[in-house]
Amino acid sequence: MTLDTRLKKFPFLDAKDLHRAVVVCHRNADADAYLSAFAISRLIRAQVPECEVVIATPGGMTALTEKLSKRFPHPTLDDSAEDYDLFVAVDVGGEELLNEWREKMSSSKGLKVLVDHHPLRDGRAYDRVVVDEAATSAAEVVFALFEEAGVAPDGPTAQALLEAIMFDSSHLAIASPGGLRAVVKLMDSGADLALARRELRSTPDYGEVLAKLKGAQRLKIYKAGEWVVATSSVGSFQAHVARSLVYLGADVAVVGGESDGETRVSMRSAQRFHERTGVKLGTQVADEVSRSLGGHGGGHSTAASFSTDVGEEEAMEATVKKIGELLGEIRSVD
Ligand SMILES: [Mn+2]
Repeated sequence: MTLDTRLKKFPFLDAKDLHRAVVVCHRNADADAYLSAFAISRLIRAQVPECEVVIATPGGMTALTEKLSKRFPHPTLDDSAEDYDLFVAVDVGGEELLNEWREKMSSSKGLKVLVDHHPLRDGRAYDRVVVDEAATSAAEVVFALFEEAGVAPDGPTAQALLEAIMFDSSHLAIASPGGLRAVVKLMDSGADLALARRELRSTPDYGEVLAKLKGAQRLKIYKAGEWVVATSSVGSFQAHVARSLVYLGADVAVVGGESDGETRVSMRSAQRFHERTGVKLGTQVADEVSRSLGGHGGGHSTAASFSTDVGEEEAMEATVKKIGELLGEIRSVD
């Protein structure tokens, strides 16, 4: 963990200087972002009880997060004209995912802290950075902050952290050792595993189902050595479609789509593909391709995305070409 402790521990401010705080999720907050923010709010108020804390969800939240936010309620806002003493960005990945909060933070004199598990590309926007790239969820990093502060999470907070860890680790299938250790401690604090499984179940969203089926219909298949690369095109839910194509058996899936004058490309790869080839989709594909096209992107080794102003065809072509370069060859399978 890269823990910058030049001043002291989280929240890095004296109680007398900390009256208003905001915990900012990435846009369209997922379960890890929101539940981690929920827990950070508890941690701040455990240390500074008078502090007023809100959670910002720029651009709203996913349907599942919406459901979880009723189970773990907290004052939230999308946008705000207020200023804060403390900004905590959580699970954001790239700064651009903070939407208008990026600008708000840079023009504020408040302290800016990043709590994340995504690879840190540029930490200049923050005064303090708490990043653990080995963690499978931001919630594990948040749990480490509780331990460091000597604060025991209360019942709802332990449950929220457990659900966030499970959400980001495919129900623990890809959980890191640190994540599993956190899970055991959270269960010892009263978190309920069976309840977490139930609460993370989401009712199928019609738009998502349609996107996945259309994505399968528009499939293109490539072969790169022993690897199968599948591409497709849908107007929304690109990440969900890419994930489904990997479930179907593709080693790498790249799904593009245009909406509101922007092209968005999401990609996923099988863990086995990453381990055998060493290809990191976030840094080697999404980041590089978006840079060459004029756009922004990044992500993890097996899950990444970028957006750009160039058309979908050009963006997809550049992505497939990049993957081919990394693997030494790529050809279309008819
Ligand atoms: Mn996360």
